[in-house]
Amino acid sequence: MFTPPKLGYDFAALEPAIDAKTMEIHYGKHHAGYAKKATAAVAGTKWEGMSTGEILRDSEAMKIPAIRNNVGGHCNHSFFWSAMCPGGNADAGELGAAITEKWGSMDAFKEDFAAAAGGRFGSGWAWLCMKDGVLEIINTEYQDSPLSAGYTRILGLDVWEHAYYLNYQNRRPDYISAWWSIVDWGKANERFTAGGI
Ligand code: MN3
Repeated sequence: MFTPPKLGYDFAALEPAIDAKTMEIHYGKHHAGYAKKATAAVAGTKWEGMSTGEILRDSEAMKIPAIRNNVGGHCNHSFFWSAMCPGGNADAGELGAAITEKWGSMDAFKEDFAAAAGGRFGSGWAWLCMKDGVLEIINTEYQDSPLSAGYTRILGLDVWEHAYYLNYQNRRPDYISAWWSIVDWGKANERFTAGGI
């Protein structure tokens, strides 16, 4: 049975970057919907009882749209909530050093990440991922997970319209730039030093 993890903060705690109403609907309706449909999609199959990671890494499961979309949606959103914290946390530690080494500066990294997030046509996600120990920015469409493509995850941003439309309407770039103020880089660094999750 998949259920959204308990949020570590109130719906209003990420304002002004993400408003309380968006959080309430996004977490309480969208994510809850993915979790419920994911539970139904695997019920009675060989994937029932497996973790989201096990399912998303199984290419056979990924051929079934109801599993791919809803297990992906549940997994992506569970990750997203814990990538953020009220007021943000700028202490990127070893990850910050690795980013500076690869991109030249944190600002240059943010530009590339924003380009990946803004460049995803329609609905999807932008990610900072790892494969074979190498950091990489990617984007995925719909609720596809980087796990299905052999990556581990460090950071992820939901760029579906439901994530920002109430407050930003069509201004996805403004949502992306505001999002940096609530990123938990300490958590991202923990993931990085663990090889990604
Ligand atoms: Mn979403």
